[in-house]
Amino acid sequence: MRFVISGFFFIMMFSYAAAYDPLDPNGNITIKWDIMSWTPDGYVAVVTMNNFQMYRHIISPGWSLGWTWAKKEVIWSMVGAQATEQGDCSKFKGNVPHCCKRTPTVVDLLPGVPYNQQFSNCCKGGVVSSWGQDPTSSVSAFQVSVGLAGTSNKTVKLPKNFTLLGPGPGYTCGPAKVVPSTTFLTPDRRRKTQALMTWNVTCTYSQFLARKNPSCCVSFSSFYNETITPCPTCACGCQNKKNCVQSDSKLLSMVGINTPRKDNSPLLQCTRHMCPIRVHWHVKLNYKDYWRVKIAVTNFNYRMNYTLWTLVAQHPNLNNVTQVFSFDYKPLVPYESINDTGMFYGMKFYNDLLMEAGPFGNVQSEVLLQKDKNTFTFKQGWAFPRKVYFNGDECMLPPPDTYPYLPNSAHDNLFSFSTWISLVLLLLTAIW
Ligand SMILES: *[C@@H]1O[C@H](CO)[C@@H](O)[C@H](O)[C@H]1NC(C)=O
Ligand SMILES: *[C@@H]1O[C@H](CO)[C@@H](O)[C@H](O)[C@H]1NC(C)=O
Ligand SMILES: *[C@@H]1O[C@H](CO)[C@@H](O)[C@H](O)[C@H]1NC(C)=O
Ligand SMILES: *[C@@H]1O[C@H](CO)[C@@H](O)[C@H](O)[C@H]1NC(C)=O
Ligand SMILES: *[C@@H]1O[C@H](CO)[C@@H](O)[C@H](O)[C@H]1NC(C)=O
Ligand SMILES: *[C@@H]1O[C@H](CO)[C@@H](O)[C@H](O)[C@H]1NC(C)=O
Ligand SMILES: *[C@@H]1O[C@H](CO)[C@@H](O)[C@H](O)[C@H]1NC(C)=O
Ligand SMILES: CC(=O)N[C@H]1CO[C@H](CO)[C@@H](O)[C@@H]1O
Repeated sequence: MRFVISGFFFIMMFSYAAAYDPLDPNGNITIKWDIMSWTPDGYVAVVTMNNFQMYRHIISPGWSLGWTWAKKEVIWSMVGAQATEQGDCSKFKGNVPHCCKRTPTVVDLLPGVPYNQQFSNCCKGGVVSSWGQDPTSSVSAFQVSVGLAGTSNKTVKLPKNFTLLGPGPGYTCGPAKVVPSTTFLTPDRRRKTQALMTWNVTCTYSQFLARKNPSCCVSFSSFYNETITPCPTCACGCQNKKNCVQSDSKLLSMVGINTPRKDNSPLLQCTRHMCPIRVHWHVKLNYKDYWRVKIAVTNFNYRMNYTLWTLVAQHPNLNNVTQVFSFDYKPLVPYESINDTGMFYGMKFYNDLLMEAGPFGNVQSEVLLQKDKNTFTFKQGWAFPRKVYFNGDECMLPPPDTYPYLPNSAHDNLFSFSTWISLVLLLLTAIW
């Protein structure tokens, strides 16, 4: 049993440490610079950020992109975004640049800016959808006019040290690489034009870099055992414990209690797990050929509304999802041949907003799965998910020996988990 549990934690540690996400092995954010024209002292570029991650979106307050200029470049002007600081432009007389910093930080504009400051795919307050949830909103773009720069593809120097925050840490960006120039279709679709030069930067996410502790946890229950397996105690770290609020506190009726803070610091409801998000998986019903699971997501943060939330689960029976009742669902097939992972997300205008903690701070759905006769069982904790992610961050599961199990199957329970863990280990070794 000790082996089982330490093996389990070993895997947890492993998945936290690696920038690589086994459920989204090709996920990345790619930032593409297309030089559209050369100017007397530099160039005009369109910068496009594509979020190719299946289920990790960038939530409010949005992305900020930084880099280091290779020489003494300045930003004359921007459309659809802005540098957060102008820096020291005292050398310039008359026409003053938008930003003279050697390491500019650029953010998206807010919705509703005047038309002449907009650019296609801009002005969403830096919020970018995930590729899996909504490919058309998974793009952000702006135009930048750069001065004191090279004026041809031989003299231009690529910016260095790209950083992407979105909205916290977690992303690491590689170096800019010159790639084949992007081609564009003219609006009448009868002519192709081409960027004068294109470079790409690829950024990947690591939950380990983003935060020390998980930001969500999972609890379990079932119709066949009255035990409710709670989230692990202090699953998300208990540092916030001294500032938490009881759900019946008078404080909660104060005006402004829900106002988000600049630094995004949470105001959590006091719980044993101290997570802002709990996912509950209830094995609800057993039919002859089907079984039914209820999934509920609860928000414990009084200062956060989650728009466009995503929930990812890994379970071997997700290859036979028959119906999902009040969430949208999309199977994710990270590896050809293994179809055990899927993404749940809110239905537009119905439950795509997970409200702040309180009476409305939850969303729920039921899933009907068709049993695969060869593998299906209620024994050994099989009916519970192997991994759960909320908004792209992996949630902490309860220790395996606490799962609700069928009466009189104690030994099977442990056996199955060690089998499962060795399988996962095998799989991991195979991948690396
Ligand atoms: C980034 O993601 C896209 C889409 O999944 C993939 O085609 C591309 O190879 C990835 N780039 C890198 C450098 O991993
Ligand atoms: C560069 O990035 C764009 C997306 O922004 C992508 O479509 C293209 O495939 C990338 N090119 C290379 C060579 O990775
Ligand atoms: C630079 O531009 C010239 C002509 O426009 C082109 O032939 C050449 O391949 C380009 N070089 C690079 C590195 O893009
Ligand atoms: C880029 O970052 C690295 C490591 O953070 C640093 O050593 C290097 O000096 C930086 N380069 C520039 C041009 O700022
Ligand atoms: C969440 O959204 C509701 C309705 O739009 C709003 O009244 C509330 O202030 C928001 N809460 C937070 C924490 O932003
Ligand atoms: C994966 O499973 C879903 C049902 O959950 C099914 O609709 C889909 O076709 C399957 N995809 C593959 C590639 O097997
Ligand atoms: C229900 O599951 C719990 C936790 O795994 C276990 O301790 C208990 O014995 C089970 N109940 C029955 C009736 O088997
Ligand atoms: C009962 C049933 O439909 N089982 C199917 C579950 O999914 C696998 C793989 O997608 C199929 O091979 C089974 O036939």
